[in-house]
Amino acid sequence: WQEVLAEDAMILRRYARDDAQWLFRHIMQVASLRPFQHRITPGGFRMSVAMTHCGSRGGYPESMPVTPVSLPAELKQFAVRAAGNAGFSGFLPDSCLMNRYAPGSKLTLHQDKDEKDLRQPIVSVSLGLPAVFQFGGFERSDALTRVLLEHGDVVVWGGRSRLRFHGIAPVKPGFHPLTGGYRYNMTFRCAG
Ligand code: MD3
Ligand code: FE
Repeated sequence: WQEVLAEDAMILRRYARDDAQWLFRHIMQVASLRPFQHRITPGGFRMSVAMTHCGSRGGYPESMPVTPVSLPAELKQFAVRAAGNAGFSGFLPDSCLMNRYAPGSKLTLHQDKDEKDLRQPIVSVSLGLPAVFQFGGFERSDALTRVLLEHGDVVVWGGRSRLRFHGIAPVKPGFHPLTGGYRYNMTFRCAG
């Protein structure tokens, strides 16, 4: 099921549901090598979302040296196939950022603009607890649209929506059979 969010942005509802188990095993494997950590924002605040990643840095600079972990071929293939299904051919992901949301965790409205080639889309996979995704326009003050992202939902955005502001509202407590009390999100990018 495909749902258009905006121009060049779509949700592939439940696209990853049958792949959720092996996708989640990759998250656990990466986290065993590079544990999830809460970054400190430039303003000095500890982020409620915990992050790790494999592949290149994904535009999120490291404050400390970390063990390099390569992007597994099957993850890369999954992201390329999802992008193709959303109409983006020629996706060259080299990075997978993994976000972990405990109840109450949120991601403040931001733009993803650190990647070198903004012509490349981003593919995001939601696993576990649901969350309300907020997306806006090209200025922070633009009106927001709210969309519930559930287990297995994949969002692909690029082109004219690549620089839209977006964020995640605080995750509600709950239990999911695969992920327990957490929401996880994987974002595949061409960080360059
Ligand atoms: C952007 N992650 O890591 S991705 C991030 O669920 C990030 O963890 C969020 O934003 C997360 O940088 C959201 C999903 C997403 C979906 C649709 C979008 C981002 C979008 C539409 C336009 C712009
Ligand atoms: Fe983002």
